[in-house]
Amino acid sequence: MTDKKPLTEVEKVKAASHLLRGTIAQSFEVPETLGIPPSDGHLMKFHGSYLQDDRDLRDERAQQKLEPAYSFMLRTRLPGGVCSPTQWLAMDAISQKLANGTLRLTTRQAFQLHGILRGDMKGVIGEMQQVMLDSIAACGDVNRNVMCNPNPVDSSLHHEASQWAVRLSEHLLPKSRAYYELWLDGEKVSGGEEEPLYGATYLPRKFKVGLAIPPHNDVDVFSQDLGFIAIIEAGQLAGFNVTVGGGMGASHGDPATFPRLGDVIGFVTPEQVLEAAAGVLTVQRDFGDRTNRKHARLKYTIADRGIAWFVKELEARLSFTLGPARAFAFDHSGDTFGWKEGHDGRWHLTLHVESGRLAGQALVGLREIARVHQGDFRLTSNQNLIIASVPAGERAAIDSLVKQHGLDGYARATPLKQRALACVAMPTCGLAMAEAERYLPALTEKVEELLSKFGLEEEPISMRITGCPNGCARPYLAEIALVGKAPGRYALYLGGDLKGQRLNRLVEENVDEAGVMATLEPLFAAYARSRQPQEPFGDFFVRTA
Ligand code: SRM
Ligand code: SF4
Repeated sequence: MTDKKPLTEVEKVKAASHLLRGTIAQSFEVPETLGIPPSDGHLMKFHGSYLQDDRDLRDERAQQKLEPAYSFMLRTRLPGGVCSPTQWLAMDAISQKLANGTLRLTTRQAFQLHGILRGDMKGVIGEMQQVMLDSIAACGDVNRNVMCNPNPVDSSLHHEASQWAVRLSEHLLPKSRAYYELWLDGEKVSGGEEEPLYGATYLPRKFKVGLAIPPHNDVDVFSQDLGFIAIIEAGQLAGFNVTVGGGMGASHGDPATFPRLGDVIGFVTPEQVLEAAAGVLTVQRDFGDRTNRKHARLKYTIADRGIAWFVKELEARLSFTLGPARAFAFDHSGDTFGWKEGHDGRWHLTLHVESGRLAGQALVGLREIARVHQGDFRLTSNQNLIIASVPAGERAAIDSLVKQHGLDGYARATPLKQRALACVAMPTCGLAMAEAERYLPALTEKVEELLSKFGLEEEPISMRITGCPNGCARPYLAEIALVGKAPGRYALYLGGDLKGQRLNRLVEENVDEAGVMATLEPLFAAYARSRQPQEPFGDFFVRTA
């Protein structure tokens, strides 16, 4: 039984950390290194940051007997991906001054900064605080950034749903004052501090919440530990269906780890959302496996104990019973690009950002836009960006800046390119086994070439690539997915759908680019020849393979 096994090292670090302080303050002062010890590295995640090293330089520096080229990644908390122009300008300025000069829009609608030197961490967090941004719980064994469809076009209900994302984020936030004490010169707390929701050892593992507003499943709600599917009835937000137990992460060749789609377990009214979320979180807090981090997510608790057990345990903690799940239908999980007029007469422009990475001229252009923009910015779960709430009279000015700085690539990108996602991988991610973000442009070009050979270049095929099986670009939901195995080699998965409701399956365990193309070519040929009207590629694959 799992409870006889010893707790993981991370559990011990959390327990001894005095609510996430550890020895971070001292470690940041050690002059002989730019790094920090592993125990403080675990705790830094709860403050939104990872110690990384430049993997392109790793071997060279080892040969020269130098320590790795350490720097930190920092992730913001940004519920629903909404930020103001002032916040945009601040993140941009911080990235120019104190990080590597790029901004990364993540698959969970947050910003990531890379290349922060240890001595600059306080400066970064301090400058973020001045514009009301923080990185609390952006990583670590806690609830992460809460996702929500950021599209303000369709109805005022989108705003209402996105407010629930903000409330959930606040409700599930750790209460420790360590972040303020360490980074913002907050007063030291002498005692009596508590984590009423989490307890002193927080969760066994990360925990993710996302809200979807049908028919859009951009947040890939079934990949979330806890999902809420908005139910709109008679033009009102009646409440949400609740999903539990989704997750992507796996390890190559280890059948005990697997991606899993969440189960729909019932319906809650808006007033019941926060209580339901805390209930799900505490079941996982109390029953998640703290002896094996590869088996510690909610999906394994549910897979091991069964969904009926889970619902019973959850309802025992709630002041209400879940209602029966209500009807819903998703039609896609991607973004739609270009200008759209919103229900309120304002205009919204969705730009394509390849792999979510903004650098150089693109950042200059967005800086210019942020200086004149009167609405807000919205980061999408597909690593794209919406310039939202533009008054009709301001559209032309924004448009001219977009064109002037080459931000209008969305208009020329093929549907394949528009939909493609890539995780960060090399050179910053310590877990990457192969390239992802840096390889995506070449990969899409190759696949586009192949598609055009069969007249398929306008097909909205979803392709995702990650540098390892952890699944940061949610690859197991794509129609075509490459999952890194070794430099230049990938596992190939096929057969997801366009709605985020079906997992794909492993087709090739270990192939290079030529192997990927050799597998895809006959499939594309057959798809062009014998697909049914409107049949997406993933559906065709599943029907015929
Ligand atoms: Fe992730 C670990 C990047 C979304 C599953 N993820 C990492 C780390 C921190 C590597 C590490 O642990 O050393 C990566 C940092 C790379 C770098 O250099 O920046 C990393 N994950 C990312 C981002 C930036 C990918 C992106 O291209 O956007 C995403 C940040 C989201 C955010 O703003 O919070 C990101 N990660 C995801 C997602 C997608 C999602 O949440 O919707 C997943 C799959 C869903 C899930 O959690 O099941 C995901 N990341 C993982 C895992 C596997 C977890 C598991 O259950 O096995 C790891 C590894 C781990 O936790 O041990 C991981
Ligand atoms: Fe790193 Fe793997 Fe996540 Fe890509 S999928 S960012 S390689 S952990």
